[in-house]
Amino acid sequence: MTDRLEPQPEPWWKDAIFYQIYPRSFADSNGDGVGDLGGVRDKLGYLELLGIDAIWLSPIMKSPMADHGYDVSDPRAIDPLFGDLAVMDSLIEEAHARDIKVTMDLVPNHTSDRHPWFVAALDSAPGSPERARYIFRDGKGPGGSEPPNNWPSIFGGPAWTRIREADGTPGQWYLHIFAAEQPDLDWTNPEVSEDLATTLRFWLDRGVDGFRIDVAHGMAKPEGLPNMSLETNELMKNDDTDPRFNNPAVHEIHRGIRKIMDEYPGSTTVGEIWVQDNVRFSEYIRPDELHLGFNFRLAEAEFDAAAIRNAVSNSLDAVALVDGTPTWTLSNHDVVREVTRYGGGTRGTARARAMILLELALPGTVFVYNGAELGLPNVDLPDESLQDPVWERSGHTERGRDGCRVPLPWEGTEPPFAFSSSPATWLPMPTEWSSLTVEEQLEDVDSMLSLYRSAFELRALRPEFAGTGVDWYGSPPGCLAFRRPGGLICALNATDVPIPLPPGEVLMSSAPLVDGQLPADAAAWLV
Ligand code: TEU
Repeated sequence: MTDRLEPQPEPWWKDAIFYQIYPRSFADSNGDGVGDLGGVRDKLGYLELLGIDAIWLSPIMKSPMADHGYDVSDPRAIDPLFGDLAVMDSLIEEAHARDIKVTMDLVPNHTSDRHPWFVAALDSAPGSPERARYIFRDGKGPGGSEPPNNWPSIFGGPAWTRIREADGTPGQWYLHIFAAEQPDLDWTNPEVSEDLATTLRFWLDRGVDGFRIDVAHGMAKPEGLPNMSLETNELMKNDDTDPRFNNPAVHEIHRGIRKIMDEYPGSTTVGEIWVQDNVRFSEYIRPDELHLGFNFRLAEAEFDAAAIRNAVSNSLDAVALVDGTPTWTLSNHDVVREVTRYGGGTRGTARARAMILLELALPGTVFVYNGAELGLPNVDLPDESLQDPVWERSGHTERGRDGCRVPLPWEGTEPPFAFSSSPATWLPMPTEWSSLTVEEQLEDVDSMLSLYRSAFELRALRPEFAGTGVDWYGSPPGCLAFRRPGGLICALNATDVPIPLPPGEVLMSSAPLVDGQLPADAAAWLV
């Protein structure tokens, strides 16, 4: 026996690489043209080869799919489109056998309008306990014909829908910050948090390692539901004065979630938090709240040295306020893919290669969206293929997010590239993707996939990646360079001409050096 305090190992998630799987688009095992959990299980070998630490599954619970799973009608069941509990259990077991953690999306802000609770609320009277799980209000104006306040839905149109009462007369209104099929829950009602606790335990007991929490800055609504300023209401944009989000009572909700997570050592949560102010952001990852919070500044930054440096410094500063872990992400299922954002074509690809090296050089947790490792661009889909509710709700003025959700090309020369045995994939796949398949890229040492694999491996193995924080180096205008405490140096060239590298041995670079110099739109690691 010794009473010496042994140093505790750091939790796994503090420097993990999470791989986000959009299940509809990853791999289809039953030939219906939509990806599923069987497909994910079949591809675990690929994920092991890629070298990721954890997967995050976008929602797989029972859903009428008005927002592709972000409208949940039973949070403790798998949607038949994706499989069943048996396949989920085997996926968890097989992933764990390969040392891959499994995390899943959780949608606590709202349910589907087909959730039994909402169906019961419609069948019950105003003021009933059934209605009290959601945010029903009487309308304003003559006969209650106007919505209770002026809030718009994030997806376009009003955030309120009027229902018909059981006797057929026009009745109360309910709040939905997103689509009308996604009614917001009333988080002041204890039944709501009790039900979430049951859901958390349900999945944690099955071996799930954690959750990505959807709209983690939502949930709590301000007293009296005051009107808002209507200047900013854009998907993926946020304004800290928006009363629909980031209300102080949300923190008590996160504390409740954390208490349950703490019953399951090693489990983790990452919240989707669109909050600009660093102090307000950091509040979400205090020691008794979320383990991690998404910081989207890097995904929002242009390919510009000053903008990138700003995004990095800002994200580090935000978490430093509470001694938290930084997180980095270049894309997800809601944003335009990075190759396209950085200009498309060879240039967009070169810049995306540079940015993944920059991201992986930073201390903290990294989130990679499926297909980024193949360098997939956004796809310009024809109108008739569009499925995102944003397209309809915006009156066909916003095309929505389908362009970044096109299924992954695995092998072969023609769509569906072995994603599915059916050519009728849920979104059409471009013929040009024949050069971007996993099969093609595995063979090619210069491919995006090979770059990702080598970079993941070096990040996991080399001691130079140790330590938190970064020291910025002086660098030519349009460039940036920083050093990790362990000794890794990362340099990025966002100018149009080659630049000299800082002294050191080049560990890897996103493009071949030109006469010993770092070319335009490239990054390098040195030790
Ligand atoms: O996204 C939330 C969302 O749309 C935010 O970008 C929103 O603009 C922000 O909260 C404003 O501050 C999540 C999912 O990622 C998305 O796919 C879903 O459609 C949405 O929730 C609804 O569940």
